[in-house]
Amino acid sequence: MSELFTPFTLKDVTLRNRIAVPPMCQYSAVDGYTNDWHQAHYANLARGGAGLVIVEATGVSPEGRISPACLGLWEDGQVEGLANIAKSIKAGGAVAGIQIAHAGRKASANKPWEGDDHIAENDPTGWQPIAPSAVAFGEHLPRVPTAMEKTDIERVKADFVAATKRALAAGFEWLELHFAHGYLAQSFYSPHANKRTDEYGGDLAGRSRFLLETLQAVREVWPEHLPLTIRFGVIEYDGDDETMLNESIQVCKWFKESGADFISVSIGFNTPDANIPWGPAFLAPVAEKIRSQVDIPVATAWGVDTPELANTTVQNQQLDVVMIGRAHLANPNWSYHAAKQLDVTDPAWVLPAPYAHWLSRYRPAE
Ligand code: FNR
Ligand code: XEN
Repeated sequence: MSELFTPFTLKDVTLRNRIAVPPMCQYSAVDGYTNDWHQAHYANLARGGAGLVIVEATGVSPEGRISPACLGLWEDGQVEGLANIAKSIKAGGAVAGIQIAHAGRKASANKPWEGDDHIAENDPTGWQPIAPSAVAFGEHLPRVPTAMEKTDIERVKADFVAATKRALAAGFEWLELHFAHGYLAQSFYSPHANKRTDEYGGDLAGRSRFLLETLQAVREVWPEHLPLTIRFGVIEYDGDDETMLNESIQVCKWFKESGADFISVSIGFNTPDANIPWGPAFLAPVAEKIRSQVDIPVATAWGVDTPELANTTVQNQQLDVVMIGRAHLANPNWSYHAAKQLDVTDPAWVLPAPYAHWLSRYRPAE
């Protein structure tokens, strides 16, 4: 039996295999609401065989969206559409996850296929981003954010808590906090973005405070029996990687003490000057380090996209779950194809039962 096709249990939730679809923004919402595109997209991914499907970065507030076309969970009306999506993910046999997020200084951006840059300051569809300090990301995202007051910090934490309650009401069983990719939480952690001199900046404890307080507040309202997970940028590839990774290991230990059940290991993306060593499964050894030194289950994404490679990372105990992103966009049935390639004989992985009976007898007409 391929290790990739063994179940994975975390708290009261069991994934049918170790394959997950990571959150991937669709930039297709209006006012934060889901529509038929999201419904079809997520149902298709779950039907495709993954054990876990995580709904894209969903803003905890309007200003927390990356773009005006991102999903949101800041008002009760947004629950129904997401509940339908959670239902269809479960109908496809996957566990329904959702990532809640605040984009910080990277907010108020155009869609990737319309520039991926900040919306012009005089364009009323955009808004003023907020961040730990009034420091812009760089040339590509040049807008200078407003430095957050303590009242802003309290408000955003409360927004995370309120969005968590709505995610639960919508029926999600796996919650991921977006603490990666240079968005708000990650930028509190990063010395590139956080120049604060109060207790939310400075040393490691200061730069981690916003993340830990948010996690602790969310844990209070997210049920103990369901997985609470963090997507965390543990490394920046900005030249000081050893220091950052050691610090990240410490922060992950604090996450665990504060109630996190699982880390999705990712990249900081806090500076445009990073030199990322792109390559097949390049983050797997980093994730393995977090797994062994923190003693917590982990996943990672980023080019773990062939069945053999995905299987090897699980077999070698580098990863507990493998995030397969773009390969799922190219082929939503990735899991079934992977099962075939890995010679998985369990009939559950040949085809879904309602298709298998007919297709065993079917030959395409010449
Ligand atoms: C992403 N990614 C991403 N990450 C995240 O944490 N939240 C998100 O909403 C998104 N959105 C998103 C949209 C699109 C279109 C892409 C391609 C990527 C990153 C994603 O989850 C994953 O880490 C990367 O795609 C790398 O994994 P693969 O594609 O190499 O398997
Ligand atoms: C910093 C880019 C990493 C990949 N992306 C991540 C996104 C959305 C766009 C693409 C995210 O985390 N929301």
